[in-house]
Amino acid sequence: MDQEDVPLEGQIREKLVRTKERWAEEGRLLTGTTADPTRDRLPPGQTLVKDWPVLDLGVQPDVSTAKFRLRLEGLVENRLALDWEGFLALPQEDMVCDIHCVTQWSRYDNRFTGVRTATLLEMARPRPEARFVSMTSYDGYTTNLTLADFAAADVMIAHSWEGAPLPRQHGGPVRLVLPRLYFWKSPKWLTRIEFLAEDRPGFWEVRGYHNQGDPWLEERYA
Ligand SMILES: Nc1nc2c(c(=O)[nH]1)N[C@H]1C(S)=C(S)[C@@H](COP(=O)(O)O)O[C@H]1N2
Ligand SMILES: [Mo]
Repeated sequence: MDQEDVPLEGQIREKLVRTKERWAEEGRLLTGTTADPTRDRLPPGQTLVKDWPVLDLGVQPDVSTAKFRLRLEGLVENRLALDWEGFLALPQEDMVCDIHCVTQWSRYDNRFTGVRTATLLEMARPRPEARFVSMTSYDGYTTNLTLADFAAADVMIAHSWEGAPLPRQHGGPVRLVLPRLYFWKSPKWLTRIEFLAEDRPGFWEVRGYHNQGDPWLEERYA
């Protein structure tokens, strides 16, 4: 995967900078809004949407199921390279969750179908020194998580949404779905999960986004 996979990076960053400037003018970044996850459904500073916006680097790779591979490597006892049939042969689960994007939209009740990360971890068996994961997608995008966040029970690698194959613009054939963090932590067109002893910040994390990205703490930017 080379740099040509992310040709619109400059354009995206300008847009991001403009957005951040506007929020700063409005004082939004300084309001310290709070929400209580036990009482409120919408995290602070978010707006509910009914449609499903598409956000990415502007490159939507066309990954056939024939070409698809999902690799788990790095600090694991058992490296995996699953093809499409192998992935679908694993135990499948449904999950309904809310999603929260750092650009301030949230969408309720998304039904995803796929394989829980816990299932993959049982197979790959991370070594004791593995504490982080770095994920890489077919468009060259990367993002990082702690192993604990990646391993949580409500995290899955989804291939379907509302009972139909995940549309290409939303990350098909497969994407991560991690509802408790901002959605930039849920890579579309996922192909590689590397287990690491040290953290390795991803595409947005090295461009000023927060390393953790908890919407309830409004961890938008570093
Ligand atoms: N491979 C890849 N995954 C990605 C992105 C991307 O550019 N490339 N963008 C992230 C961001 S910033 C967001 S908000 C969500 C958007 O997912 P959606 O387009 O399905 O709403 O995908 C995340 N996953
Ligand atoms: Mo995003």
